[in-house]
Amino acid sequence: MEKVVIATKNKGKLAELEAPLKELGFAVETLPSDYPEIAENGASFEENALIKARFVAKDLNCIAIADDSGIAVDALGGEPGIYSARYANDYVLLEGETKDEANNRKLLEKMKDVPEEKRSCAFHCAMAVVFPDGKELVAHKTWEGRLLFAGRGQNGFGYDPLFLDEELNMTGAEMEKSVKMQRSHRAKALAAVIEAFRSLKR
Ligand code: ITT
Repeated sequence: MEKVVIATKNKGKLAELEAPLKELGFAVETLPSDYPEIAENGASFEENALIKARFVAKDLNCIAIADDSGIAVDALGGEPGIYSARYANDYVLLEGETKDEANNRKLLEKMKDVPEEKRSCAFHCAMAVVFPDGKELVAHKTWEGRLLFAGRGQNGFGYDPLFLDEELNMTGAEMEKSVKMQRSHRAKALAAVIEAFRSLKR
């Protein structure tokens, strides 16, 4: 069985990536919780995914898979984009508020005067696989939707409660994980990168 380390400290991503990779026959390992932060100083989702996967592949001498993702809102010129995880870093957390909740609060505030028809947005995910010998694969996919005026649903993570999949009329936080993993940016990027991985082996 081929060993793959998932190079993320985000529990939401991990919850979505671990099962499909296991089903594909990989021996999946995760990063220890005290693993150092990797500086994400790339200018795009692809660059940041590669930075994370390269670092872990080299450091642990293994095949590493990393995901760089975020939400891009058209009315905000694509913000928060690659800065999605750090969006509300300039906000003081309210009592009991998580980082994800603060990010959502900031996004809703910025979007409060934007009418329904101008609230298009997309989740982006770049998935990178880096091998110990330096070989690299990367795929970038999106999931298009609309930003709600208030959150809906309890599943998922991050911006999921605000993101409406118009075809299903459900937010990312209302759908079961298995449904999200048939439709999401992450699901599509994972499928593309696995396809490339298999071509490499053929
Ligand atoms: P790692 O770098 O350790 O993987 P991170 O949380 O820092 O973890 P990113 O820099 O890629 O990861 O930031 C992703 C941001 O986009 C973060 O705020 C997520 O909550 C959000 N995001 C990504 N995919 C999402 C999804 O499927 N649903 C909701 N929010 C998502």
